[in-house]
Amino acid sequence: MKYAFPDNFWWGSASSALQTEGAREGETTWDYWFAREPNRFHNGVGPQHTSTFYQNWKTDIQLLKQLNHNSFRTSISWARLIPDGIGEVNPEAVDFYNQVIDELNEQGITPFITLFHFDMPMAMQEIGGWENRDVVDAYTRYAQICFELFGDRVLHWFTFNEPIVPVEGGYLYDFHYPNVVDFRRAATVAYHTVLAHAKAVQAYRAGHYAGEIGIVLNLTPSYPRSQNPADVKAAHIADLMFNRSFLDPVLRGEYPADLVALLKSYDQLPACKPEDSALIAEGKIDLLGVNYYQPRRVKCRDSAVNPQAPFMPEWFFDNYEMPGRKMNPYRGWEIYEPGIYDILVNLRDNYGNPRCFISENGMGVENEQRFIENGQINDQYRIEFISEHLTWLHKGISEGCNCLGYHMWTFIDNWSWCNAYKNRYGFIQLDLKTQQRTIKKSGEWFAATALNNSFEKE
Ligand code: BGP
Repeated sequence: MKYAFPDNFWWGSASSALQTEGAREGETTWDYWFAREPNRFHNGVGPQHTSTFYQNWKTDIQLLKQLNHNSFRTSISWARLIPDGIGEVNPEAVDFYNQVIDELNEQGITPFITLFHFDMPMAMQEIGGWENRDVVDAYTRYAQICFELFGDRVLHWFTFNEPIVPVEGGYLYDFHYPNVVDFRRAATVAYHTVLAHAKAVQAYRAGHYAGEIGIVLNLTPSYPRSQNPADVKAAHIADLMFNRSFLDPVLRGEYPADLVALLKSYDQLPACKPEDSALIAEGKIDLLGVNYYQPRRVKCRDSAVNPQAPFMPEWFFDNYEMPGRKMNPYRGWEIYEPGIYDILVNLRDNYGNPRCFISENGMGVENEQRFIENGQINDQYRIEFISEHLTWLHKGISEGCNCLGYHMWTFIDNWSWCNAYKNRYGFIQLDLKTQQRTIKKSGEWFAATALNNSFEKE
């Protein structure tokens, strides 16, 4: 069967500054943490040794072209542009981003730019990071500077990439700096991120720029083990905490009332100011990026909560390992292709069918060299992964979902936070020693699909 996509469908991939550019002058929380605890990073590889995009941007954009991308998302590094977060703008960073943006446009590849992709300037973390409202103001100024510098040529902006992840990693589950475990502080970080998002949207609208502004959220559909009311309730609370805590403010302009009531009853609400609600209402977006990797399966708790243990989302559910689930064993994530369709249908039916696109989807695989045939990685598993997801995406579109494109994570193998270079996601293989780039089979498959705006599958 032939799966054809609408005209002007966005075909591309996503990456981020910290994961691709390489070392910079401004220190981030990642540089700081790596210097202190290199053991927390796979093979002791830190964020200064990423994929040398800072040097190779021009030839890398040629490769994007070869992959027939018509769009590409990356981020601006706040710490590169404004090394101390609040002061002088670094002119070399302005030159760099200008060159990248201009070259993308010249090659017919529409730049999609994220303002914050997990890379907090250390100077901002030192004053409390997202726990401090001054950082919200500093971020707003940074966003405004980006709009002024690049807003004439960048028409698709994203305030944050997966804003829940620094909340989970930094304040609940110990996989981002500052490695705190404290729900109320996590809630404050999440809340201030929403305020920062809304202020950036407000500033963008006030500037009357030609483009549009949105956010990228990792939506993880919550599936209950069964239709038993206790399981359904567990899935509902997981959905409130991990999806709707950002989805509702950015699409509906307000938090779900039951999430607020739940946190209030456990005395976990962040401090709010009376003017915040009006600001949040102004943060409604033009375009939603959806990152989809895995579903969340939950069941009601089997055991009582230990009241001495820190308050956690898991007070309300247990994770459920569904028998027979398909796993990506390298990343430990379930692969469930219909999830992408369920997300789109939920957006269509419950959120007014917003303009959206799949901004990340992907499969990290360890030790991919074993699949080399005639000098090229033959990653059939990735082609299978993409085409299966695309058939579900296609079904969503044919049923009226407003999905405008599909971006893969990622373009060239890049540095994955604590996993460093363990799992490879790219369409293009990166040899870490020589920095040589070689297109994988999946890259060729994607290039053909983008060119034809369709693919064939039985
Ligand atoms: C998303 C992030 C990316 C990327 C990807 C793969 O959550 O937006 O930055 O890293 O996941 O995940 P990981 O690198 O943790 O394997």
